[in-house]
Amino acid sequence: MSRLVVISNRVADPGKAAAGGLAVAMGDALRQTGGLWFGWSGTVTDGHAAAPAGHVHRTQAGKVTLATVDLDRADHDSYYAGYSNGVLWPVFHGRLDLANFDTGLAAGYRRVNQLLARRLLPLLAEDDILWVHDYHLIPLAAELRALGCRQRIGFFLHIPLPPPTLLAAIPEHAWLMRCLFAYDLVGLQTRQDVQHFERYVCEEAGGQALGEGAFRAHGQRLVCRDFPIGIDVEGFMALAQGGASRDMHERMKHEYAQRRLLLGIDRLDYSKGLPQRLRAFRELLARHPEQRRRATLIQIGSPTREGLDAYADIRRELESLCGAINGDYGELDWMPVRYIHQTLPREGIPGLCRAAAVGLVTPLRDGMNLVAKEYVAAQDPADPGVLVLSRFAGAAEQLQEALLVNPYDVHGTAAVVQQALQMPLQERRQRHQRLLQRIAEQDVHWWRKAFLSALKEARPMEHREREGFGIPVPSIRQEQAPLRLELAACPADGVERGTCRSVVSDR
Ligand code: GDG
Repeated sequence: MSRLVVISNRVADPGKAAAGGLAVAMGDALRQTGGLWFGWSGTVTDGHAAAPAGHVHRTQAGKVTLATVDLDRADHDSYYAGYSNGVLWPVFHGRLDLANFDTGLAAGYRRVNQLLARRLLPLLAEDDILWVHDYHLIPLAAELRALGCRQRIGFFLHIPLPPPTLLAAIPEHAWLMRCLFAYDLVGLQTRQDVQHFERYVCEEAGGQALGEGAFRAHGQRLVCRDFPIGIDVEGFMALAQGGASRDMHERMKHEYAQRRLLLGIDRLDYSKGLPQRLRAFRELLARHPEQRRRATLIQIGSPTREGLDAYADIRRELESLCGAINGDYGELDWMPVRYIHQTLPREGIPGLCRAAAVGLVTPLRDGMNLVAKEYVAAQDPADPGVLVLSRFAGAAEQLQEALLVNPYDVHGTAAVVQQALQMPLQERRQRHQRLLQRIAEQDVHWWRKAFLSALKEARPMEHREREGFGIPVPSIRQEQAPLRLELAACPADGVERGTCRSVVSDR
């Protein structure tokens, strides 16, 4: 049986709890099959480190080998904070206003993808199957093909793929999208994302949709389909039965015996719609005085990407909103909002979800949103809470029995939260039953199997076509100043590929 090789920006020990959708889902997937998990170590070297940047660290975690690479400061800053989270993340979430299109970042992004490709290649066996994850690594397959890698490679994008008009705002969009054609299979979260891909290929890349998920462009063919990511429903339910979760549930029920709990659990990211959610909650209290002293919002905002300005801004905005609501509506024995800027231990999360009458999952844009599914899985089927879900979360395509809201519409969201708080038991049960059925049918194991079997079935690039990647690194238009300098630089490996030279930093 072919070995599974997972490549993602961050690598997590599948045996340990971690926040973040990718870590949670891949931990579940790799524990099943074993294999190799490769990515950045999380360490940024400053020139005095024991191992030079680019050194591969290997550790064994059960059936999974973890292989990680350190990055130096300049590479890390342009690849991770700069391009991945300063350009791709905001644009893919529709926030052009937050994108930093500074020159030079794309070159660093590409340089790190080249470095990772060079470090990964010697670890690969001929019949490995490679599964690359997320926006940090879009060019990885093209870099691997450049080095002669012929294994099947699939790519899964965890965040939304925006429509062509938004994508086209990225100066390097043509290069990025062309890089996708070095993969055999591209997986997206939703049908809407696949429609955006199709429109891009046909309208911007001069390619064609061949039917049944196949596309041709740039002389290459690939399959692109939606694979909505799920959660480990059974595992999460088992966690809900564990001592820590039950304790949490008991504590919450006792502490808030006189109240109705509303719960939000999110990384503190501007895509999650937290200020809008807080405003909707304030609106609820303003319009429905009977909810005062009753409705209490617990908002977990786990720390994330704290070095970026946009994240410092969202934190300040949220703190100020929580303070204002508590100041305006709070009483000596009731605080409307409990905001916690910490990462909670995972074991307590199901119990917290189960204690909440309403789960608020209202991102402005989200690839999927696993919290929505976890909230459903944690509920007591006999007396379930109600999921209020943004129509702009990928999960909304599947979870139609949630109460769907437009998170930008603060009044509308407040009205729906009121509806959730008043929903009769029978309706809650019916909605929950259908939601649970859907998340159980397409859980994380279904997702992994569906993706990997599609990857095995995807017609591999023909020999001639792979040779066509004789310059497998798609050349970047010469007029793009930020990249021209890098492309002209002398590559460390001395390999010249077609019209463009490879720049690999071994620092
Ligand atoms: C990306 C995409 C897509 C959250 N706070 C804590 C904590 N979490 C856990 C949740 C959940 C996970 O982190 C968050 O997953 P999401 O899917 O909600 O969001 P992203 O991190 O943005 O994930 C997203 C996902 O990838 C998978 O493809 O769904 O759209 O943006 O599991 O429970 N866990 C712990 N403490 C916390 O405070 N332990």
